[in-house]
Amino acid sequence: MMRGKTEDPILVTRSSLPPLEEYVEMLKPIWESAWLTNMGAYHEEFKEKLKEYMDVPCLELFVNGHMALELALQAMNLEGEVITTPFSFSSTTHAIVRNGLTPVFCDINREDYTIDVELLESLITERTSAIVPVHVYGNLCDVERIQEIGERHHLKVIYDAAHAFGEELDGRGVGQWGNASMFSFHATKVFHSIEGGAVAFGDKSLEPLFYQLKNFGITGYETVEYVGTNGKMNEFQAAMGLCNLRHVDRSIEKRGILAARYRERLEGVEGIRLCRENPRVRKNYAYMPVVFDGYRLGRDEIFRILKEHNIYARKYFYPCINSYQCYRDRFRAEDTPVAADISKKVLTLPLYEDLPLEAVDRICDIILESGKGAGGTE
Ligand code: T4K
Repeated sequence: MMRGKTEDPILVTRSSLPPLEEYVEMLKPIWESAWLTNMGAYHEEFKEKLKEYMDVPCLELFVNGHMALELALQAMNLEGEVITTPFSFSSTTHAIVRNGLTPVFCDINREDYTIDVELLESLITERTSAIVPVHVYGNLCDVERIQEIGERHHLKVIYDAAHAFGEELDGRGVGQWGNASMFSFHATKVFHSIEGGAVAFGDKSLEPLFYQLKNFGITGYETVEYVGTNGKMNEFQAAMGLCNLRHVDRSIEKRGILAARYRERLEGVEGIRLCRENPRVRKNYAYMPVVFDGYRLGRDEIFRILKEHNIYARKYFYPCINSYQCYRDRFRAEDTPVAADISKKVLTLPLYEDLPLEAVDRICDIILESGKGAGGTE
């Protein structure tokens, strides 16, 4: 028998928040100084603390992750074509297009849904200037192969690492890979500053450029050298980030417990596929994607049944970016068949710090029991 409707809705995520008093305490110096934005004291402190936590040599903060990615691409001075994947949030491709560049879509692999490095090289032309791979769901791309291909073809590599905050490969901060990596600190992320984002990079000489690009391209009191924008993180965001940073390890630990329970319940079930785990990675358990492939019920049916139980999973990432209305005339979803296929079968299940373990069990019960009902094999 299926269990009854849950009391409160369970959404795909729920923002982690520090104790209110902690944040209120952080607001006092803002009131005293009346310095609200434009690279204030918290902004600078947050930047330094993040460099250390994320284990990266250089980092710049931004008002949100999308702006960080747009400006990272601008800073790299690219032209022509940029190879990326269509299995991502809209932001990835929009950032390329809004820089006047042409996206070229590479398919993803079936194990962790990151860029298929076996196909990557075949898409490189004389017009290619960069690769923008996505650490989708916090699954790290094959950064070593990508680095090797990038170097051989003299291409810049800018990671969309929106989902990869705090992750490490062999004990090294993931932001150490590529020419730059963008991290999102949106409210829905493992770690957040309400809205916010950062670019990590290795080339120290780029520090002034990133700073200037997010501040209208102003380079001195009377000089404006670049067509920049307003991408500055304000003090309220930085204060939230500083508070959350104190609690993020515990938060990741709790997520890990929940993710392990999902895995325990769903792994090995016929027709249900979970992402391949990489033992070299310190994970952040950003998302819980599950692919229904040959299960008794399709993804959309599971989505609907969960919704009937007041549980709101999400179809991240459906549709694929190359089938969006705004790109439909320029690209064909059939050119990336794996991405097209996975996007129709994937469901991102609720996963957040305060989700009770019993809720994970209830979600798994609903999925497994409705599967039995559909096949009549109870
Ligand atoms: N690249 C990638 C690969 C990304 O996934 C993203 C963002 C970016 C780039 C750009 O980074 P940012 O510029 O956003 O920093 C959400 C997020 O808004 C977005 O940040 C995220 N990816 C994307 C995957 O998910 P929506 O439209 O699905 O969000 P929404 O409003 O439906 O919220 C989802 C759930 O989160 C709600 O059901 C409840 C919960 N929630 C939401 C908000 C706004 C909270 O608990 N608290 C909140 O304040 O896009």
